[in-house]
Amino acid sequence: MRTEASVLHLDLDAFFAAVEQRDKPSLRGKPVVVGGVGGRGVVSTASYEARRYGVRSAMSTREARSRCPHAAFLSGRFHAYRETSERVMGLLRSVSPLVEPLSLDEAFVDLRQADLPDLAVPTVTAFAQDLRRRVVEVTDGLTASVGVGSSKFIAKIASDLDKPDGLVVVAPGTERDLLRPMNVTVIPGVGPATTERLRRVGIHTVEELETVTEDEMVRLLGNAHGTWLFHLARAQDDRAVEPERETKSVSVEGTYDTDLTDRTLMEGLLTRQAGEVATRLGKNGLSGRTVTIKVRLHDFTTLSRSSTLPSPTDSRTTIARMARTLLADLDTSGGVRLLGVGVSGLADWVQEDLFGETAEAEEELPEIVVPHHSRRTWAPGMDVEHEEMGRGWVWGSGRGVVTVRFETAQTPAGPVRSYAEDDPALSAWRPPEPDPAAGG
Ligand code: TTP
Ligand code: MG
Ligand code: MG
Repeated sequence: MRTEASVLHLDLDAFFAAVEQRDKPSLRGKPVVVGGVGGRGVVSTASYEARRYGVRSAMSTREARSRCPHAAFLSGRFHAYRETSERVMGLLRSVSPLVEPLSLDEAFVDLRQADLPDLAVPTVTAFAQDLRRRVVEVTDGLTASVGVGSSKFIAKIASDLDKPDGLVVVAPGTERDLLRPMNVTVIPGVGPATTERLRRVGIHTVEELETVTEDEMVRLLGNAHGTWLFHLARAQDDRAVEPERETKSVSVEGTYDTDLTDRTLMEGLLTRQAGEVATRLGKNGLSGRTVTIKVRLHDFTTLSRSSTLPSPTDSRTTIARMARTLLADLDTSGGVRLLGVGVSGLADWVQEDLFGETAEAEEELPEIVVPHHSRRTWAPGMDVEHEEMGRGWVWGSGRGVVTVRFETAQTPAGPVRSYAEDDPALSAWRPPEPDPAAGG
């Protein structure tokens, strides 16, 4: 923990939904839900207007539809999210060389390297307000919430305290007062299992956690986890802001020219990729805890889902099984263009198997043939272009008809028209590839 509030954490508000509202003027100020729109779809995020109806990330889209039937349900445009994220990360890197992105919409910034006259609370407060204003500028209207504190832990908690469009600076010395009334789940790494174990011994809040000695905590939760919790309960967190932290991962992916819709085929492809990942891990003496799958849908929305194991693995069977389980939760009914499997959270050692070599049975893989028929799909929210009407987005489709609203971030709310799904005047729109000669 530092003696001054010099760690800043920034997180964009309702990120995917905010990008959609920026690019679709008719949806501004309205409930918007981004996620899987099919029968088994899950909500990625919801605009704050939709959250008022109880719509949340990770909720089934079915549930979201029943809570907020009048919301716009969109399947997401990953290229737009990535491009917007790059603008924000670029801004952050222009204020400090020490920027550690945690995801597309959030990052830590070390203010010690930000060229401030001092790190007193009024100075960092003014700086953070100005930074928030510049985020709105570079993103053409997205808001961010910011927290500033004496550690990563405190800064991250602080950015969430006044969401959306908020700023909280936690003055040095007040960290423990802030934490005490909070639920133990504010501590990173305290998931459902730890929470339940603590609940059984009567611990719910950080204040109650403080009464547990380090020895007791280790007995309760094991060495690493117990020590970690003991210190974080006291706001003791010395983790550095690590720019360009080496993302250690091994992954394999494949792209397909046609939309894959057959689940068995997709599972077969993932299983084969998991085998290749395991081979590469094995060759390099690596193992990892987190298995991620990447799935790009027909409309170029890219989804990734991960799952983390208690200990590292390099087992093809384990990786393949986790990959297939992750796929089972995704709505791929519209067709899939890319599949990939990766393992991250790598340790440069393979966990010793206490029971000796366990030769794994090679899984019998059927011959995989990727079919060659293609079809057009119009996912709600995707960008399209019409020969006469210009650019717009798919409002909905079905029964051979696709309905488009013609508007972009630069236009007012625009008109709605319907076309036959195979109307040759209508095509998917993709942003131009960045000009490599232009630099930047
Ligand atoms: P978050 O920052 O967790 O959420 P948010 O930006 O939508 O809303 P806020 O920060 O204001 O609470 O996640 C960033 C994006 O990551 C989110 O817009 C969509 C995506 N995401 C998922 O796809 N699935 C999830 O379960 C979560 C939590 C986020
Ligand atoms: Mg966010
Ligand atoms: Mg976030």
